[in-house]
Amino acid sequence: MAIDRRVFLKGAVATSVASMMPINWVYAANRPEGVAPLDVSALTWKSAADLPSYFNILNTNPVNAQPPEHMLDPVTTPADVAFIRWNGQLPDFENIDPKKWTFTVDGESCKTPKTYSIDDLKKKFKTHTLKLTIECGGNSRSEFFPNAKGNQWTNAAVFCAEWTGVLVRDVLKDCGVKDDAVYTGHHGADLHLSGKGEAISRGVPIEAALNDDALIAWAMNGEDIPYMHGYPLRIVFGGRPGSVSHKSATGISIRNKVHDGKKMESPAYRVPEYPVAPGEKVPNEDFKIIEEMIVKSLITYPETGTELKEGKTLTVRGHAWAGMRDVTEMEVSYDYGATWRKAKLTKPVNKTAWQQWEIDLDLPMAGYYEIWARATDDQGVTQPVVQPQWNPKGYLFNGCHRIAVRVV
Ligand SMILES: Nc1nc2c(c(=O)[nH]1)N[C@H]1C(S)=C(S)[C@@H](COP(=O)(O)O)O[C@H]1N2
Ligand SMILES: [Mo]
Repeated sequence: MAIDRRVFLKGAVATSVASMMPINWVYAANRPEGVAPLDVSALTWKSAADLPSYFNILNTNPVNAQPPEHMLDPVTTPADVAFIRWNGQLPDFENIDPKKWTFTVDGESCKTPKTYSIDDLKKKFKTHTLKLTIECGGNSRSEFFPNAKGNQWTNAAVFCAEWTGVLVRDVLKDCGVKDDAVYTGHHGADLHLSGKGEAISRGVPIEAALNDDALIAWAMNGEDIPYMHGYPLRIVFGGRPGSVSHKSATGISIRNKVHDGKKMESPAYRVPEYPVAPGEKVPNEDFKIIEEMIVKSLITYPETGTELKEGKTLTVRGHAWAGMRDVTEMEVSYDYGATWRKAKLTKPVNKTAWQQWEIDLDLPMAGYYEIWARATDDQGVTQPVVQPQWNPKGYLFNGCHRIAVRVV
């Protein structure tokens, strides 16, 4: 009985793990019990059960998961580390045929609606590769006091990958944008949890879509886009709430009014138009759309809780970004903000790519420290050290990131 059960479990694990391998795992059935493959590609993960154990799974249906903050250390976020956020059901990934996938541009303010295959996009338009920072509007929600409902992201619902595709602008212009265009509406293949209608359909002001920094992409970090990140085609806008970067995208409507798709309605992805007290109720009509993310930074090295030998220099580093702006200064404190030291900071490789900063610290004596980091953008706006404006849905938290370090 016990043996039967073990054999059964082994078989079940072998099927589920083997099915997430891009190729046949030849001796999968022979491996010792509980051994996971060392090299599982993120390309074909298709449920929360497929995610490696380092992910913190906030929700399995819809799938919402984030890595530990220190795993975001690489300059370009690997696909197997980037956070995963879906609002509804998942597309039927395994039955997607990229040869048959289509992308349609339509809407009231589109002169000539057109439908493209992925090959059409590749042939017809110039290919661009850009590094774009995608951050969920609710990143760091867990830090708000009082707590706001929703996925309790820590600070890891952000990543910067390299995307390859064509400019949204080139495709919209090919179809013709009427003078009365106001907004875009983004569409995809995933359904609402109820099975009825789209899970989400958001958009951006038309000027944002006609810039040279948004893509309709078929590759992430030089490979096919992993299922979880929007296979086989994704709309990617850096610097704006992640919700406008539509995964498994099937089209864009050029709208003659602010798009009225799913999750455009108040208070989704909106903040109050005026300052409110923490915990205050706000009527739905008093919210405005979050169009751009704001200045923020992350300490990705060392990992919080690190111990350091007395007398050793501590190198601290991480990333900084500021929505559609650049970060112009990065400062670090180890005395609770009493004094700040300037870190070295790189320039963004392209608009909305996150920037890298680094500083060497000589902590004065043995004991416990907190390292705080704060960025300032090109308009002189700095991250707050306590909490930013509280809002009912817990968006746009950009209080400075902190880690703990012990000198022994
Ligand atoms: N098709 C589709 N695209 C989507 C979503 C979704 O639910 N369905 N979620 C959006 C939200 S809210 C975020 S924050 C990002 C997350 O992107 P990621 O999963 O690649 O990190 O995808 C966006 N694109
Ligand atoms: Mo999001």
